[in-house]
Amino acid sequence: MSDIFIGNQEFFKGIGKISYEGPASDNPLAFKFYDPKKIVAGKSMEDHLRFSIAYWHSFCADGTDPFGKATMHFPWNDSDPMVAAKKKAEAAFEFFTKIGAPFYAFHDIDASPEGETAAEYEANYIEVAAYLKKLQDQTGVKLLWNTSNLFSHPRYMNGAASNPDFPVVGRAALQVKTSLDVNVSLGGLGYTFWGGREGYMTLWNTDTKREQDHLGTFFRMARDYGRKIGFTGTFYIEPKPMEPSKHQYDYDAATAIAFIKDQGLENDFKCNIENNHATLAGHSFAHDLQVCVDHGMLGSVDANQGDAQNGWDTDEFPTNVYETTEAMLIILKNGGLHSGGLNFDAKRRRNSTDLEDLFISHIGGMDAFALGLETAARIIDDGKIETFKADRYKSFNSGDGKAFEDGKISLEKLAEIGKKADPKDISGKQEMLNNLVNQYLFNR
Ligand code: XLS
Ligand code: NI
Ligand code: NI
Repeated sequence: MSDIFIGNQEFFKGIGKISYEGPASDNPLAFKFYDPKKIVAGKSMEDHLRFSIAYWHSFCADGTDPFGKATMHFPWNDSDPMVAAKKKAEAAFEFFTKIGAPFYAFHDIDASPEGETAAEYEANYIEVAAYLKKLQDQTGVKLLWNTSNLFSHPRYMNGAASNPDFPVVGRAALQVKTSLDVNVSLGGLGYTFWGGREGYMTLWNTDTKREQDHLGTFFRMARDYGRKIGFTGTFYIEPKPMEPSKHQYDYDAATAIAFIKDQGLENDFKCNIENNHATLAGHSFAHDLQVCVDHGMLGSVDANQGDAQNGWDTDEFPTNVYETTEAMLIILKNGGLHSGGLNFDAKRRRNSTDLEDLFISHIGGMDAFALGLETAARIIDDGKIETFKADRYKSFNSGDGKAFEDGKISLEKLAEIGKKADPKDISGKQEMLNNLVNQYLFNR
């Protein structure tokens, strides 16, 4: 039975450490496919997958939606906000330990009460961070990244770093500075900027050029401060096209990367890619991951999935093994996640109200990525798809094709070649490849 608790009480009573029981297990509280120590493609599953738990969904979001009140009632609530914050931290670290996640991620005000004044905000945050440090040391769980919530407070309704009113930009800076201080004190591996309100609703009131330049200036200041105080991790921009703003400046991976380069941030910033944000932008998870890898810009991943029928960010736990396979193939070919991780920016449904549902949902997500990892490793091992893909470009491997690829021929010369050419219809063989993927998935 359970004997893991971090503070003075056990919050998830009756649930012990989740273990691997294999695909035949009928225990909803066991891994069927995620076997942390199992070696796949030269590394243990846990080292490949680097799972992280999102504080906000798992320990803060109480099921409130625009149509109804809280449905989740957490045993770590308390009328004193600082007591509640510490109890919540104990519950969180009990959960990380029981589920076996090596990392976690939080927004400043998920972990620490916002307070009434800026001074209270800072004091609360520093105090809670010291407690988090103690729990990190006690459990060995590490901070994947933290971030500042620059979207919930009414002051940010017109944006944070891109707000047209300078004092608001200053207030945002206070949060980012404090979060970076806390990050360094906790040995964080990354720091994330997600700009939910960094965007606009109408061009009738917005100077987009000026706002984006302000955003760039703000990011450079954060980078310089972070480096000054000893933050050696990676800054992440998390693209999302819309919601809550109508047009967000970090629309998708390609837009965020162009912005990073335009603002001279490419040595310090990478992307944090979230599946449901990619799909909201009209792409696929795989597409945005690939765009990042193509530019050396894949930092970390917010692991979730959307709903094919809904046009918004439903942040569901990932269970779609086809998507996790595509993702893990790209990640493996990137040489892994490096200092990033798979952070479950996912929430159980509003009516999944049992405390054990928190475990069951994460188990499903971890199993789905373990399956994706194993399938991706098989695809690479077997080599058929990779060979097919490489072969499609073989006309660029030598002769004029190679000279073109190396930028060594002119348009006139290329046109000459074209005059004599007799191009054939070459099948892309998509269906053959789709069928192969199903063999890798199910012929285990
Ligand atoms: C919201 C974002 C958010 C970021 C962190 O859509 O995914 O949760 O990950 O601010
Ligand atoms: Ni996210
Ligand atoms: Ni999201």
